[in-house]
Amino acid sequence: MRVQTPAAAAAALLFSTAVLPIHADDIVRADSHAPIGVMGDHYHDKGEWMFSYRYMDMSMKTNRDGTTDLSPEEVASNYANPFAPPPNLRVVPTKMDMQMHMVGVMYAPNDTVTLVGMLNYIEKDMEHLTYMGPTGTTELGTFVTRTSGMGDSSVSALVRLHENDNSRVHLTAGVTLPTGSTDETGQVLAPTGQEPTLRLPYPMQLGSGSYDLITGLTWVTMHKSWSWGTQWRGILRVFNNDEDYNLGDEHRFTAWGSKLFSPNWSGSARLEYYYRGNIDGMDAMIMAPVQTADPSRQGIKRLDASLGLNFESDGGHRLGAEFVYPLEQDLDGPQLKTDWQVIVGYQFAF
Ligand SMILES: [Cu+2]
Repeated sequence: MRVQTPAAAAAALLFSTAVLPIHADDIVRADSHAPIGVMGDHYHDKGEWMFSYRYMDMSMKTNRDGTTDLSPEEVASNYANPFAPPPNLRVVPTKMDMQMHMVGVMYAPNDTVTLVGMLNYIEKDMEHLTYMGPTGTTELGTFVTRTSGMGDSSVSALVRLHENDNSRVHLTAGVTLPTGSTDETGQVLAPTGQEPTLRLPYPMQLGSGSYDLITGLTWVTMHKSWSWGTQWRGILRVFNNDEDYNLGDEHRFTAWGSKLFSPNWSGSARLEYYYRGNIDGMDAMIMAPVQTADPSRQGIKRLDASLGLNFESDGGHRLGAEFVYPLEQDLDGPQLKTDWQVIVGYQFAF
């Protein structure tokens, strides 16, 4: 009998009428993993390990309140400073970039549970415009703040609930560990012209400071040359951090469709609804006439659309890339809008 490569075996199945097995690791099928921006989308069989690395770049610019875009002058003229005086916001963020390096390990001690551990390294920078004095729109100058370091880590379990020939369902339950800093400082330009070094506002901090719960449910269905999936993933901030606040809960509801071009290549389209609540409590060290210091100006409701590409080699090495563009965003603002995100990743199971 002719010896087939895994890709040839998969191709033979692809062009036959048979349904590809949902979870056969001896068969190459690029779309058996979700688009790379979906976390914890798949589990493993007993004894399998997987290593993953993801890089994410996120760009934010232009302020918005609700669904209305605002110029920096409008932010500085029309929005109250909760820590008055001065009566209005005087420092306006104009641009933010975030890069994230995520390393993950998966291991399945049995066929029901797959354990996942994740570490992050984050780099953030934010550009600001400072207006002079307590009122008016005379520009005083600009400044940039930068932070970098470990983000929060997580450990979670993926629990297989259902699997048949062409669909699978699993539950996600885990906890985040507060390994990211919440007391990063930076030099700022105050409306008085002074340049003090202060604890930076919440969006520039690297972690939540709290142990948070991770929840989720994933459902994937495979057809001969296409597949689709849907997932809910939440972070529930049920415990306060050491600074007497907790970041808002986060929920992601996503659905994707993937088309298999060949066993090694697939393309995907995905929608994601992202919700982030406001901060509960406050850090008494974060008080400045800037929107990012206000615990009630952190909430986000956003609908993102993504296009992605997955590649799987015959040896089980995977590459994935996804470009994410926001369709709609409703912000408890003023807050910077998300402009775009790019996620690329590498995965290897053994
Ligand atoms: Cu995996």
